[in-house]
Amino acid sequence: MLTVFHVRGTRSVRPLWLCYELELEIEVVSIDFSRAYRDTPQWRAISPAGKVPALRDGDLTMFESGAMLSYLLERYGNGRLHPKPATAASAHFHQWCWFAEATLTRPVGLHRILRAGNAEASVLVDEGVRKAHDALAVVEAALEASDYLLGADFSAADIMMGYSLGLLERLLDDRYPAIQTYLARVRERDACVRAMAA
Ligand SMILES: N[C@@H](CCC(=O)N[C@@H](CS)C(=O)NCC(=O)O)C(=O)O
Repeated sequence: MLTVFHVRGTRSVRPLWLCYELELEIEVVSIDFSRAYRDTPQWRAISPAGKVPALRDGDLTMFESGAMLSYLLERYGNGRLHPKPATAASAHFHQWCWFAEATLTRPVGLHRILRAGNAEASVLVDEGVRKAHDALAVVEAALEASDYLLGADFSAADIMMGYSLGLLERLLDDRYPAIQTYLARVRERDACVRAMAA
């Protein structure tokens, strides 16, 4: 059974919407969106960064709404709502999915804080640093048991993560020994050295 952990109006609308489009049988679990609840060990066990949404499918639990859509399409899409892989249409499909989350919604959080009246720069900086540490703790936990994000083998996910961690390097203090080792490991790769030098 598929479970979507949902809060009305949040990004959990994305997996929910897709499940409805694909007419999948799902359970919708509404969660309390308060910071207090999202900080509980119970919710962090489901969503390590404390965010919404989360998706469960049998033994699998995952976060990131866009990744959920990719997974649901691969697993249950049967070719629906997704262009054929390795085509120009598929390239544009990925482009727009990434743009929607990684670029278009990035300023939304800041805009919400500004709208709430907390316009001082320090509030934005504090909130940004808090969120960065929340996310870094998730990466640290993921890397404690393995050399790379998916286990023993390097994958393209490590290219995405390795670059982003480099941008956050000045936040990498002694709370993050696994990340520091990981960053050094991925940076030793010849392709990484070449890309950074290019
Ligand atoms: N990129 C993530 C973003 C998740 C996210 O930021 N969700 C919001 C709700 S739409 C949230 O949980 N915000 C609370 C917070 O960041 O503390 C995704 O697409 O799932």
